[in-house]
Amino acid sequence: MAQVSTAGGGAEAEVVPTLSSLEPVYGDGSQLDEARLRFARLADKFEAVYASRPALFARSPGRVNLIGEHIDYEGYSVLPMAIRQDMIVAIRTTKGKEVRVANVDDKYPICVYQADPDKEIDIKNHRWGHYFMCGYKGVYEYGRSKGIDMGEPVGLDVIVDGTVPTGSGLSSSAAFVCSATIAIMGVLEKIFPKKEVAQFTCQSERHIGTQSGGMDQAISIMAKPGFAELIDFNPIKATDVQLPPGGTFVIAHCLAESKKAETAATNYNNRVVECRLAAIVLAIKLGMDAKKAVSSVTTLSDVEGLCVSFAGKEGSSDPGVAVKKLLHEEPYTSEEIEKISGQNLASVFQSSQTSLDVLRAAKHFKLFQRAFHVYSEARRVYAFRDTVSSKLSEEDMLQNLGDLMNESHYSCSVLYECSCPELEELVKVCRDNGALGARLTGAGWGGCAVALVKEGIVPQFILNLKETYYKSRVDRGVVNQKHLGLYVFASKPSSGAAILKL
Ligand code: NG1
Ligand code: MG
Repeated sequence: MAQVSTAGGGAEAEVVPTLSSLEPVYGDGSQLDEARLRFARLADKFEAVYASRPALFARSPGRVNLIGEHIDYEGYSVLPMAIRQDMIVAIRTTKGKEVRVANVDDKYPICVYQADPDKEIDIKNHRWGHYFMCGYKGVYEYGRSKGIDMGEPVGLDVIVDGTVPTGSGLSSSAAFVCSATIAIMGVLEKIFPKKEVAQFTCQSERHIGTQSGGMDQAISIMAKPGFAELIDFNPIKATDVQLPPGGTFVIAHCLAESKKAETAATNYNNRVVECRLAAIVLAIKLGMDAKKAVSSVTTLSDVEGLCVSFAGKEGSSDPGVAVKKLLHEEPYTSEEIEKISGQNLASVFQSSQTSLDVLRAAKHFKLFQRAFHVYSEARRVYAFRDTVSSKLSEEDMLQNLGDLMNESHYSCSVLYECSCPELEELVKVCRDNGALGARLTGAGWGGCAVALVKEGIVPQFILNLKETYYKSRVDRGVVNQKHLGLYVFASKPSSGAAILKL
């Protein structure tokens, strides 16, 4: 029987564990030999590049979001689980003035930075190593903000090995930022509680220029093997969610890469800005003084209370009712929003360069659609959580979860417009092959879908996907047959970040 158990404050006050063995990290041990080999290779490569042994290792996993898309930055709870794929880091401090970040994969040339946490990251020239520097800046900033003497910034030698496919919606970026962060904490001997690390790594990753929510870092740091987690924000809290044993989540990459950092102004950050504008317009329509709305409303969760009171007059408790009555479906122009708010949009967002970039790139703003998605998706997360803890038969439970996933996908695709033709095709192929539900996962615009599949048909389901979705792409040279296992796989909930002394 499925059950929900709560991780008490005690568990969350825990620090990121320092382990002297890989065992607790690699759950049932089945991947242990593979993992040992991987760490040994990392250490050898470290020695080849830097002519010395690393001081320690760290790992942090990617994640698949089961439900709750594009709502974390609006303050709403989400329900991801960590996957086995992760980023591992080998590190040592140096007497030099540089941070050198190498990769076991030659596709990623070594990146060298000044060992200066105050230096801004050059986001106009995107380089893969920038994510490490997000972690570097973040640890110093957080330590200093707590009044801790962080000492003179140190030089670092680093090598990383990632198995989370990039641009896949599985949070290779957060796995990188989080593993970097705890590796740095480890060598600086400044170890903060998990909950604090989950919180500040979200801020750290924003140095890359995306206005991320905190889901990915929270799950990467706080995950526990065997559980998905309901993640709440403000403050961050993770509640264990036990999934029904008869269902398995299969993750499949549509093979279109989502280049989130590079497309932020028209995709990810655009949606963050649209949600803020929707929240401001709703607040004003619901009677808030325009000046106050502009200065105090940042997310749709800020105005949910007002929306719910409005809906109450219509005999409902659904904030979506206010969206339907008060916003129009035609996209808003900036002139119209400026008229409603009485303020120039550039001045509303003057403190955020990445938001100004959005304004410059946007033709119009789809406030109705974005707000309706966010409020309905937030409710689906709780419906999902309530379903797994209900007394339904497993059959009905799995079907309800599948339905919620399908509704989530529809909303992401039609209202939030974060899908793409490849994801649409893949989601359909999953459903046609017996998935109880399937949806895009992560930011979208490429990357992965996640499908809920009955345990008994998983191997056949994966074979069918290979036949119906991937075969033609192998034939066209989009992907190598040998690598398909990296792009379509079943996943059980894996463990969170750890510092490792092997
Ligand atoms: P991915 O899929 O890893 O790019 C992004 C955000 C999340 C969340 C999802 C959409 C970052 C680091 N992560 O994830 O916070 O908003 O999109 O639900 O930007
Ligand atoms: Mg990411």
